[in-house]
Amino acid sequence: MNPQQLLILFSLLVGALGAKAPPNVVLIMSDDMGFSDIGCYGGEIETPHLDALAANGLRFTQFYNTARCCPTRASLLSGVYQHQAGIGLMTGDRKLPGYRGEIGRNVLTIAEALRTVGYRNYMSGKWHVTRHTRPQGPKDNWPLQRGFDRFYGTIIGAGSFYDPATLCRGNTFITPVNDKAYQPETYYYTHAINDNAVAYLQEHAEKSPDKPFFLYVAHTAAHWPMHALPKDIAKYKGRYDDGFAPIREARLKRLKEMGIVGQDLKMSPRSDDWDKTSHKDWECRNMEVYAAMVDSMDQGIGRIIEQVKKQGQFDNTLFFYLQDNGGCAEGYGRYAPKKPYPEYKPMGPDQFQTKIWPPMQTRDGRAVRHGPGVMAGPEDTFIGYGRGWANVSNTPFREYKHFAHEGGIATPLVAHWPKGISKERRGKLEHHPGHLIDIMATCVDLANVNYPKKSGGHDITPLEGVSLAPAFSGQELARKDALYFEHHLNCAIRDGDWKLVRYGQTGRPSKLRDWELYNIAVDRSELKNLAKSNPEKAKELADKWEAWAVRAKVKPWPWKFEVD
Ligand SMILES: [Ca+2]
Repeated sequence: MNPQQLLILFSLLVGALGAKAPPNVVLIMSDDMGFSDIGCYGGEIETPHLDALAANGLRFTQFYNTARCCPTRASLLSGVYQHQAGIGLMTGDRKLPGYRGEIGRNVLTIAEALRTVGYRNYMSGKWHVTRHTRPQGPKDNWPLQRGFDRFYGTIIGAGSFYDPATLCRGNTFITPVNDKAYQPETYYYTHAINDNAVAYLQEHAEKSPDKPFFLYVAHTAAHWPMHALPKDIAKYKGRYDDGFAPIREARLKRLKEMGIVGQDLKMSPRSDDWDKTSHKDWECRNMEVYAAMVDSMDQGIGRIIEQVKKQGQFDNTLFFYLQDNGGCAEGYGRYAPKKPYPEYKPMGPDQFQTKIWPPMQTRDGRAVRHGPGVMAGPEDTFIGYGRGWANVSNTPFREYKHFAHEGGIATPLVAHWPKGISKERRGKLEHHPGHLIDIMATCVDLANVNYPKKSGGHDITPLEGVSLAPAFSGQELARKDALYFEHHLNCAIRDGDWKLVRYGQTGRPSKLRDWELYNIAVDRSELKNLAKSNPEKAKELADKWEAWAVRAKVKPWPWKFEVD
């Protein structure tokens, strides 16, 4: 063999080894957004960077979350159902194994799993899987103690985008003013999350270029309050003047054109009548700001993509984008104050913002205003975009954040990975149902993690999900079991084309309603309840759900409830 042939052989060997190198993973999740908000899922909101990932990647059309912030994060990070990870509800301790309000030591986080095979792990954004949120309290379930090498972000969920409560760098509480590592001209949390993610990528390239990385970017856009910067809001001025219905119709039309939903799918009922809506200018502004929040998140995702490209890692980086629950119909910030706003003083540079909703103040000492007529966007405003627009966000599905109907639990999932997604699959759709539990299983599969049965003296709960990797080359997923849901007594099971679902969170005390049965293949908007016409299927699925509920620590419930 001559020297030239040797060189070619060497290059081929290096290439072959490179092909087997585990991918970097960038996992991006947004907060309180509906199924059809982003462009590549039918939305009119401009998200060119996510659309570009979709155009060269794979879009999952039936991917599911848990309908709420904390449980979604617990399930996503651990690869098991949220109750199994200890966060069946939120971050309060209900003294039951499924409801400790704390991500347990019986699970690993994705970061802890990937660390076992040499990954460096970075996180920027919202954590929200611990009940210990004070500067001096226990931090054993904070990101740095759960597998991440770097952390910038907030320990709790929600709050001002200009002055987030529980803002931390590593284990240390900071304020936007006293954080020496990050001093932009205007502090805005969405930008801060993206900018710090970019900084972590740069640090990785400088200090650990030989290692793969996992970057978890947990956005709080577009959770209330509707906060966005003027130039981004201006882009959407007038876009929503015709109200809810035309936007819903346009979104459903595009979803059908894209093939994301079936051609015969019917629209879910409208929640609100625009003609009867008071304060139309105010409602338009709320949606303009919401759109601006999503737009600004996408701009930053573009900066992350650019940085990964600059580092020569784009081909072997698996990007995931998904949302933690459906559009939010909660009424936060939508009512006028009952009492005059309190008087405030300016805050010192080291003084922490402790509030996530009013009454609260800006750092310069102004009261934060809310209620109809307060035009959303600036730091002294606190507005939720409300049920009418949440109904638009969740087009064409029923219900909202909190609920187990499709509007609560359906999320886009965009996957992009040039080295791993076959050419034939790029720009295509994957219709097989998937769930948050599959993200950990995919990471474990692709990084060749030998998932432990024990860790740190604790028995580790086996993973519930399946790897999504087969879908990257058009193969069937290996799922054997159904997908299950429970949040605040809103319950569901998805088994093949069938879905059984019921309301729980209605009235006080909470009441469990009758199960509803839908054939999702033809009726994903859940309009024709087949429970009475097919009681055998309803019973079969209900029995299966009950068995899961006991196995997965959903039961016993920490509430008193009645059955209708
Ligand atoms: Ca959320």
